[in-house]
Amino acid sequence: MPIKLTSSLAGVAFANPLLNAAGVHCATPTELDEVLASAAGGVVTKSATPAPRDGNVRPRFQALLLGSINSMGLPNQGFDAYLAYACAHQQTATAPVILSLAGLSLADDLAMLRWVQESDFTGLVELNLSCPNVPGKPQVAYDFAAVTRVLDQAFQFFTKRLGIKLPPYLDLAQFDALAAILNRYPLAYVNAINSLGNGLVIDPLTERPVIRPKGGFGGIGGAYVKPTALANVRAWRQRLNSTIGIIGTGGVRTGTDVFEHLLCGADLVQVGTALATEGPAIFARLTRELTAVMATKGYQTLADFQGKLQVR
Ligand code: YRO
Repeated sequence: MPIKLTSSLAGVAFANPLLNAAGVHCATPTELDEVLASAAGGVVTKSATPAPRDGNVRPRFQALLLGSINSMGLPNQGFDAYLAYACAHQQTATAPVILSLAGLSLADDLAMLRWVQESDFTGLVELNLSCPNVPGKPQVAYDFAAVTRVLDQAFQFFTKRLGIKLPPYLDLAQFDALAAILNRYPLAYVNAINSLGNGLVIDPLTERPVIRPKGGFGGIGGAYVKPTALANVRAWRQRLNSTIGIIGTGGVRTGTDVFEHLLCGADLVQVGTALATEGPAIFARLTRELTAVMATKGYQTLADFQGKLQVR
């Protein structure tokens, strides 16, 4: 029997579960085209702000032995560019385009969601909740009253399919509290995890941080965060309504990593650091490796093992 890698999220079909993680290889039409031309099952656009941004000073990304650190500062071509790309590709593309949004205020989030609502785009929209909506306050996702505010207001008018990108949580009580809130909304999915915030990587030779912005503080990705990512995927799958899908993101470099995310309950799996290092050819390797893992185990479809982590 042939092995099938098809998956779906909120009624949207994907030929395979693999996508780029928002922010990686998705800021320009050329990069987005390259992901769509690869073996990826779909593409997510760089989180958009209403106006274009240059982002932080360089160096702002550094690949490391076991992952990466970044403080990009949301460099992006602006909302209009990504909405146009997503609309232009929704008929022709063989792989879905997910539109990621990241307002720097509640008003920006709601304005962009209104523009999507009024547009012809019918695909998935992902709201990145890792932005501080008020400078000096915690990022929205770490302020549950702020999460409630943005979702309350968004679902007053937004009737398309909306997912949210979440940072890692480290305490199980946080999952309990936030799940009770998220389960009140018709969310399409949650994407776990964004980078692990505010790590610091130092070069002992130069006695300096390896990235320049924020005194060297930046989001950590890659192998460093894989156990945290798997725990977040699993914790969300155990708590969220079954109508809410899950995208697993964090530490994916091999087909076995993809398999583990799916086992924890992910419907789709995204690749950040390893895509930045290896380029879009990684998607052919990952689909081949995932297929090989499934063949060894006698699995023919993702549903054969998805969410079926065996706990002793
Ligand atoms: O620096 C970024 O553009 C960035 N990097 C990440 O690892 N995750 C993100 O969500 C973002 C964009 C949002 C923010 C961290 C700049 C507020």
